[in-house]
Amino acid sequence: MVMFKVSCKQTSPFDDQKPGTSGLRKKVSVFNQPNYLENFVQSTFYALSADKVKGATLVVSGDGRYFSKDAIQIIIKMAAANGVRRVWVGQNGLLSTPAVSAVIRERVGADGSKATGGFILTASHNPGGPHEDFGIKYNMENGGPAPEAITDKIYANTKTIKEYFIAEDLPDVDISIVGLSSFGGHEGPFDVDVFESTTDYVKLMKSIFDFEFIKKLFESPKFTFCYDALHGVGGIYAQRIFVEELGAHQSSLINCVPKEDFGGGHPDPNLTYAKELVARMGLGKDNSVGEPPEFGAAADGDADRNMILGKRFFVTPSDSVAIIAANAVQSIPYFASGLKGVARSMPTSAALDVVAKHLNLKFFEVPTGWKFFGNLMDAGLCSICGEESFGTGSDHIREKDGIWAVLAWLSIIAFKNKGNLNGEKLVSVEDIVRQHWAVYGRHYYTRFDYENVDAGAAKELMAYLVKLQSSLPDVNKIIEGIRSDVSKVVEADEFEYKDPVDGSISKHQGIRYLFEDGSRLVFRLSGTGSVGATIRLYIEQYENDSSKIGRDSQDALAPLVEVALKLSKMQEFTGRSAPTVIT
Ligand code: VG1
Ligand code: CO
Repeated sequence: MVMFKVSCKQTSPFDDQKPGTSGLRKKVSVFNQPNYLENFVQSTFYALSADKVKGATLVVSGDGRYFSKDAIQIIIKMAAANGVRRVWVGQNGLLSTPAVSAVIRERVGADGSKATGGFILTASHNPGGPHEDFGIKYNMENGGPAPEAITDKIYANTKTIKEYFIAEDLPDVDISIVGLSSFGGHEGPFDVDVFESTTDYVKLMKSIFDFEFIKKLFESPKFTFCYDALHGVGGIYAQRIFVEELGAHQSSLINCVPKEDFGGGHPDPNLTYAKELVARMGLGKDNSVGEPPEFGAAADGDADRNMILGKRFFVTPSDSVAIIAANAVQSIPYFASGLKGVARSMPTSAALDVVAKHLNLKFFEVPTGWKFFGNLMDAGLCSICGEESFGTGSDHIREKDGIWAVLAWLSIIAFKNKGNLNGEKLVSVEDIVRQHWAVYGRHYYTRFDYENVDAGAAKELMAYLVKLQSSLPDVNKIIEGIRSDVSKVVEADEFEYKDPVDGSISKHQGIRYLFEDGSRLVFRLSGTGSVGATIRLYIEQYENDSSKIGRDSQDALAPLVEVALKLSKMQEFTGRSAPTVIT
């Protein structure tokens, strides 16, 4: 057996290692600085209780982006030096974010071992490559992102760190081959177990959905499908599940081979970045693409996000989670006995609220970022949850889950077409959404992102919006001067959340303007960017007059958009006449 020694390395703090909405994300050139990754990893070990490090089993994997392979070898050597008993690595270092969550919760090693946490190596929807982003975050024993109490400790440690521990002479482990490598340290044995990346996740999905039932949908000549992994890690799961298990045609997968730089693209599943899929679905400018598939979907780099499309039809993520919640009990075996409750992030539209009210379900509104859903789920209060940012999921794990969302939609489409698979025409994605609006009303919704804005200017804009909130009469006077056909602001605040389970309070979670007719304007600064600031503006308007639910979304929202831009003096503060991305 190869023996290794532990070295204690002197280091000094970096001042920019504060974890954001979902871990630490920086340019690769920043992570490449000597000791940068090491400091963060050691600070994480110091933030965990000793039993979660010494003798523990940790998962280390990610979306395979550039720098992951180097990072995995470094983390393995540091884990060994810090007394970790074994590290589990997905083959080639690949595991989607939801798969890491599933592996932490479900996987049992050959010797009966269970993981108590793991490092996920991804910057998610941010681009990858030598000049782009890398990211790292720690997930806990429940499979969910570390709560703020832990990420605050990690950050505090990064500001005082003086040394880290590493087994420098431990040989690199070949992570391309499945198998166990055993080493000996002065504190005892240390193993690295490389395992097949999809098995545990596929098993979990099979326990949630009725694969045989969904398979019948794929057998119908009327049903056509397209899935775009945007060169992210979702491709390996799509291949296993959609093609090998459910019988989708190989040609229905696009960009499903993971690449370190996501093919130079932006692995963010929205109408702007998922260009190829958008064109195939008949939503692009080019009308010569032929008959689009019935159902299309895309994932982000680490496959926790999803975009759902019908033929020439876009489903907003806020509608998607509401529709899944409304149909889950009938369509998905895992939910057959009922839903414990539902939850959404604050900026997500209130479409889910309406479903919760109709079905008499517990309902929660939490700050942006998946970590807030975990406590509710651990306490048995929430079954299904979602965010407007293309994140949807359930209590089967503690991360959002892109492939799960597609399987949920496939289940609903199959259910709505029970007995109709050989009929004239399938009940389409668009039909399902329109039927939903007819019952629950429609939430017109859009989000404007102003990326890479000067950080000072962004702060000033936010401060201005907070200051404005002190006088609603003044706000309403300004609005009246902009558009007289927009309703009145009746409440304005900064969103603050008290966790109903542990009582912790999160402040400054977004600036809200709430209107008399249920419309909302929300302003937030992104916590996932790696340079400058990104301002997000969320615009929402509720309509339950059935004669008005079929309007073009852009037309319906135009007055409110005008109010949002002028009220916030967006162009004045940022110098931008248009957002970078509209979703
Ligand atoms: C964004 C989204 C948020 C999501 C987060 C992580 O955060 O708005 O809803 O949870 O990304 O998603 P922010 O702070 O930039 O608005 V992922 O798929 O990048 O881990
Ligand atoms: Co992601």
